[in-house]
This record gives sequence, structure tokens and C-alpha cells, in this order.
Amino acid sequence: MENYNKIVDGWFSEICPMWPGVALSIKIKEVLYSKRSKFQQIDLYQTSNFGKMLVLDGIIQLTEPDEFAYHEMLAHVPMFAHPNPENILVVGGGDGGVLREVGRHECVKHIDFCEIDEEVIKVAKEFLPDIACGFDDPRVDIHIGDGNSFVHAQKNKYDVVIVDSSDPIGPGENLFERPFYEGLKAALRPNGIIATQGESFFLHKDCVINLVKITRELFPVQAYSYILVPTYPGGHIGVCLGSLGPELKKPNRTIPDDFQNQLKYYNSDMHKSSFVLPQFTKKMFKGI
Ligand code: SPD
Repeated sequence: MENYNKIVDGWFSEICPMWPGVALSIKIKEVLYSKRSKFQQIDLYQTSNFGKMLVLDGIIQLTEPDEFAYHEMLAHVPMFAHPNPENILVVGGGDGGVLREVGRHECVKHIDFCEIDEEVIKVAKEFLPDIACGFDDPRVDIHIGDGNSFVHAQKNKYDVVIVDSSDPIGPGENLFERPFYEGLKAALRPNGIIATQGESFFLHKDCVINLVKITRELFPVQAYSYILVPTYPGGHIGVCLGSLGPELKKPNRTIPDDFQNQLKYYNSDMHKSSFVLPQFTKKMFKGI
């Protein structure tokens, strides 16, 4: 991609081919890390007013002040929809944010974590310790490799699978295709649930329709939710969910007070309301 490190007059602009003609700009104070790994360009910035920011191939992956919204919702919606999630797989999200959230659940016995780019994990551990703290959890087994191949090698194993992918351009592309979802389904135990990064219903309509279609065809229970994240395109991002049994649109376990007190975004009402969709989106999903 040609837009790496386009910082003009101290402003980084995300110029994403998935969002043509529009850019999101953030003022940069310092470049803390900038290198090309085997898979992608990795940049870590100290912004002027928005904490540290991780950027892969020119696309914002997280900023410190709003990462909690995305990571809490992507993890806790499927985790609390499941009645007893013990064995978990997290694909992608080399920064460790989803792992940190999954690790808060005491019922979890084991977490497999598969990330293609080891360098992202190293950068997160060095520069984003409050996010990468999930890697310290002794229940986590790290697998470096392609998420699609890893998933296809797992059968009838997980209660919850969470996919924290980048956009469908670059290393994460095959994580938006039907064979990957077939693999996710086969990797689940009975009553299993998947939750995958589902882009924007405003900006990436074809991609979102495709994800909803695939999950509707494969799973008896399917739903699409969204999260408010100021530094993602359009200020929001979707999550595509599929379930082999449990209802998705409400927590199916009590959220203990001490658990709730650790969180900044997720709660029972946010869980339920995140599935309430605008009229044009309901129409978009009708009959597909
Ligand atoms: N448009 C960017 C979407 C990025 C989603 N994944 C972010 C990784 C944060 N753990």
C-alpha cells in the first residue's frame, strides 16, 4: 500500500481504499516505532491528544483512549452470551486487547491465540503494556501463523472464537471469506459462538452484507452488532456473530459486580442495544 507514513505538517491521515475520498487525521507528537515486518508496515505513534496509536499498513488499529470500547465489546458480547465458556480461541489482535478482556472471565480454562505477525506482539509488549497485559495470562497459548490454516486444523474444540482482524486488504483478507467461516463453525463445540470484526454498515456495505450472508447460511443463530469507536472510519465498527445454540442478543450469564466495575463500555444494556440497527441496515440485511 502506498500511503505508509503519510504525515503532513504533523498530521497522520488514514487514507483507506475501503473509504475512498475521505480521511481521518490525527496530530502526531512523535514516531515511536516504524518498521516493515515480513507481513506489513507497523507504525506506533505518540499522538498529541489521543495517547499512543498503533497503525498497520497505514490503517489505525487502536488508540489508547478508545481501545476499551472495541476490545470489551468484541470479547464480552460473545463471552457473556455463552452460558459457560471454558475453551477459547482468539485469532488476530496481536496487540493483546481481546486477550486481556477474555482473561477477565474466571470460567475460562484455556485460550489459544493465533496471530500471523509476531512483530505486532513485540511492539505491543514494548509500547502498549496496558493492552498487551493479556499475554501474561498463564491460560494463554500463543501460536504464530496464519489464522485460516490454524482454524482449519481445529475441530469441535472451542466454546467461543473471537476474530480481531485488520481490514480485508493484506494479511487478513482470507478471514472475510466463506471457507474461513466454515472452519470456524467446525472448530466450535456444541453451543459454540463466533464473533468477528465486521467493518462498517455505512462504509463497507458489500463486505458487511457478505459476512451476514455467510453467517446466516452457516449458523442457526446469527446477529450483527456495532460498537462506537471514534478513531475507526465513521466512528463505529460492526461485529458479526454466529451461534450454534445460545441466544446472542442478551447476556446469558450474570455479570458479577466486581467484573462490571473493571469495565468502561460493556454492560448488560450495551450488550442488548448494540444489536439495535438503523432502518437502512435492517433493509440491507432483509432477505439475504
Ligand atoms: N479499520 C480498522 C479495523 C481494525 C480492527 N482490528 C483492530 C485490532 C485491535 N486489536
